[in-house]
Amino acid sequence: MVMRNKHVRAWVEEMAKLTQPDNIVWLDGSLEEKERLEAEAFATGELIELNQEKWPGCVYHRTAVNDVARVEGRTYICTTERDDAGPTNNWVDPQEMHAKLNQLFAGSMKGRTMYVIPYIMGPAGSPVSKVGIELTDSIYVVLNMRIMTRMGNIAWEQLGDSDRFVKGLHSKAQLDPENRYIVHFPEENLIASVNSGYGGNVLLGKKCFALRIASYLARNEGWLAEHMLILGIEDPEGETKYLTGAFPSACGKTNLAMLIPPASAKGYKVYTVGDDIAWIRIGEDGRLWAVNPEYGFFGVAPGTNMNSNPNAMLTVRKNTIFTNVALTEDKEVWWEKMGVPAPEKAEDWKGNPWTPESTEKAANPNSRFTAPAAQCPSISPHWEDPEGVPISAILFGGRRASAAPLVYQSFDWNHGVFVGATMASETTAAAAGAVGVVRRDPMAMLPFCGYNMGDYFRHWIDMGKKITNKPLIFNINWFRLDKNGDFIWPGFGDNFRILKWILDRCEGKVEAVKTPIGYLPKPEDIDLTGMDMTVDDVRELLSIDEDVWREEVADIERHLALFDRLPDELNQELAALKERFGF
Ligand code: O2Y
Ligand code: MN
Repeated sequence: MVMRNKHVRAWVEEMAKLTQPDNIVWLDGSLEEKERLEAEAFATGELIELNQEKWPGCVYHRTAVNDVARVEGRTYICTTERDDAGPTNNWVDPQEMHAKLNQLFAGSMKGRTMYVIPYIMGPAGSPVSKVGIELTDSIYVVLNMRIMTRMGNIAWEQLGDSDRFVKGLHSKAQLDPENRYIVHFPEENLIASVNSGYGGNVLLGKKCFALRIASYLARNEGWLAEHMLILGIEDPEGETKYLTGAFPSACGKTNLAMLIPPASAKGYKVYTVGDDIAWIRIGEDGRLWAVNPEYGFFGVAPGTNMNSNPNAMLTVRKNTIFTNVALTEDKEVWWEKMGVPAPEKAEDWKGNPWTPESTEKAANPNSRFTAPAAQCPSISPHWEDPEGVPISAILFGGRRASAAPLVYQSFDWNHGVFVGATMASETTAAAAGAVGVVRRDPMAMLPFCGYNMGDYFRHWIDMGKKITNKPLIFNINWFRLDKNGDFIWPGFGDNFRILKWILDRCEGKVEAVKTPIGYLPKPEDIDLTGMDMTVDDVRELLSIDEDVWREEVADIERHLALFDRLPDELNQELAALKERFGF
């Protein structure tokens, strides 16, 4: 079955001529294949087998020290016309980039094996799912893709004789950071990644395909590929409503996707459908329907513990690949804020000896777990439904000390697009650079949109005209600070209380207060049962400071000026916002 598709065969032959691997292995996704590849990687040291009594099926990997995160500065969208990539994407003429890449890939797999990975993004057999083929010289990539996508014969079967697949060529080459390139050719359904062995740069089904290439396809085909979690909330009567949400990194997106409601929310359950990416279409009923195109989670380890995210901790106990965390003498894993005592002796993520007295971090701050979504205790029984789940609300959010209230609802779809297009987060001490700097990241898609962002906003506005049964759009901010610089809202499971208000709004069960920025809750409508918090605290969380918003509006104006092809509807929303404030 594996060798049948002539289009794949021709492309593999061509790429093998270029990269010159010693062998080509066509993958079928079987357990036997996984065990063979793991054994090979244990023998070379590419992987370390973890303590199988405590971490069954789990393995450990370290990347090169210069290769621990996505590289936005070296990520390109190569469209024929520069303006189709837009001012916020790196662009090089496709022919020039092909010439450059051909040099870098030439002979890059000599002495190595090329693995041919067939994979599906989206549930197998779903009308919305799409097939990709990744060629790679990394067993680590193969084993990650095996968790993150539906990989192997299932994908060969879905592809059949078709030539409709997204091509992805990856080579670690020399892991040379100066020649690291993550390149997308949306007009050719092609991704090329060279000189990296890490995460979002090399697991080409994830950010490269499911967001950058998919967003381009989605615009042309009339759907949305979004950087969004998907979760379901089941009420005590057994009815489930679904939300999607886009947040910049460091806002607890995976934690929200796996939230456990507080004890006071008796009879409610939260279900995880996806923690990072949503493919969203208009259903025949005029509603939006979302699928999670992924099959696993590639989550940040540090800070994940039984308080912040018990579901994630339980998910990673087996069959998980850990990358760049610390390794204990007993071949267990450890990371900062794991919620268990630090080991007396360990190796840090660089492989150096580490003790609790060390001044270096044991785990890299961007260290990761790759774990099967099916293992998540909160996984939704509908997470693999071919049509997806119907969406009642879309959430945008960020980390704001004072500007954004805890929650507000947009007035309508176009205002919601404006809220998403201007969403912002303030930098934290965890990120490099100054703390408290406002960064605007529209719909959390700035690094992931495979075409011009102005056209992307236009696509959102046009979609609104076609969705007859629209979800409501909200902005949330768990991160308001008090005068002492402490968080006012406890976050985590208590965030459910805000999701509950949002669903009540969707069902018309609760009133709201009209303000210049949108509809806000009446403070007494947020359920505080069992919390050490007063209605006055909520009033503070919902307050809107005019002076802060005067500066906010000026900053939004500067932000919108960055985009060419900005839909006039967004300028109109800005003008309306100013008018409501009287600025
Ligand atoms: O640094 C990387 O390569 C991973 S980035 C990532 C991984 C999982 C989910 N989201 C992200 C992101 O950057 O948004
Ligand atoms: Mn993400």
